Amino acid sequence: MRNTDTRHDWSQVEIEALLERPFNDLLFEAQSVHRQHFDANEVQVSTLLSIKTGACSEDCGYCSQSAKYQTELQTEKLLPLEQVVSAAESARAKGATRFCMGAAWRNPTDKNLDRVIEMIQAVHGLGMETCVTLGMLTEGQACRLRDAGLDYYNHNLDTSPEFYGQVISTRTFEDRLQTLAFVREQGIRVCSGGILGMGESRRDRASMLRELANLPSHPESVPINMLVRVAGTPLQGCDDLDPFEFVRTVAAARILMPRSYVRLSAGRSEMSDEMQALCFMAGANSMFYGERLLTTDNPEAERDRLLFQRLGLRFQEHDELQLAAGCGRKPGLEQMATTPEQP
Ligand code: SAM
Ligand code: DTB
Ligand code: SF4
Repeated sequence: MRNTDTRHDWSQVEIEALLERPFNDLLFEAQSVHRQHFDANEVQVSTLLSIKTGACSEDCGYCSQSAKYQTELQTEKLLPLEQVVSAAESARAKGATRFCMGAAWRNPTDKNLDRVIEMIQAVHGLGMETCVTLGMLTEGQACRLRDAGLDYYNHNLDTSPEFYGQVISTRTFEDRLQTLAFVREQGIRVCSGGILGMGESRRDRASMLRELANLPSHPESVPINMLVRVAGTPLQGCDDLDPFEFVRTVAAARILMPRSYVRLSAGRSEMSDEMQALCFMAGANSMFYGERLLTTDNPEAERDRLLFQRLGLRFQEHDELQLAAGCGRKPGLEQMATTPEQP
């Protein structure tokens, strides 16, 4: 069997060859790699909240929140702390162990960061892991987030360096890599992945995976989003991506980054149960749970509970990475172990 130790020197040719393998061979290898590092029937779940919505100065062609496009979005200023805490409490009651807060900023101001830090500390106080996605950061801001106890920072590469310019013009691929470096160097766990179905080629998908897998350390969490086509955005008319191509990309991500959580991210509402099951088979072991992503719909919690029941999957109750790092359970998580809503 292929050597599955963590490698950081993958070539484009090797990754394209992976994506081209017969589907059954690719899935078998991905599932085998997955089982070496994870419980194959456990899925980590996070809940998302948009803490500042819309009016963003960037021009990401897929995004409902860019001020450049006429979408039906209701913009909203940075939410008050109490509203964030009550959303986190309700996510915890439903079984989420991580709370992810997203803000539609090109980058946060230092004043904005003060308020987000209060939110991170409050959510931590509930015994949940925290993740934020706030756009580009300076080194000093990454340091402040680390000091605040932030667990994960989400910042996606989104697509290949070659295709990037066709999707976003207001910042560069290099800018994204720079923020990821600041975050990683502060010791914050990195969540970084991309979006499929934006009209990119298989070569682009391989190139994006190569960028992620060849980072100095693999992102601890790798979200693979299916484009949610939002009316009013330049990418609203993109063709459907072949679902098997999506599953192949998940499988390749699992093989390339064997110890990372691969997150079956946006786009699940439009996926059949069978396709999601194939993604779990291919090594996806993390997802967003709860009716809303940031500005678009996610499957109803009830549909997900039913799906988990039918597949014999369980919600992960604590983060293996935290335990491996010797952090143990966080206060408050004991209550979670007996959460009544576990499927
Ligand atoms: N403004 C910050 C940034 O861009 O980094 C944080 C929020 S942004 C909405 C987070 C990520 O969500 C994007 O990088 C993109 O990968 C994903 N995303 C946004 N809109 C999407 C869509 N319509 N379909 C799929 N993924 C999307
Ligand atoms: C990620 O990769 N996907 C999430 C999270 N990171 C922040 C966001 C998905 C957004 C989907 C479109 C929306 O709801 O606005
Ligand atoms: Fe702004 Fe992030 Fe949307 Fe780009 S993806 S327009 S940076 S909110």
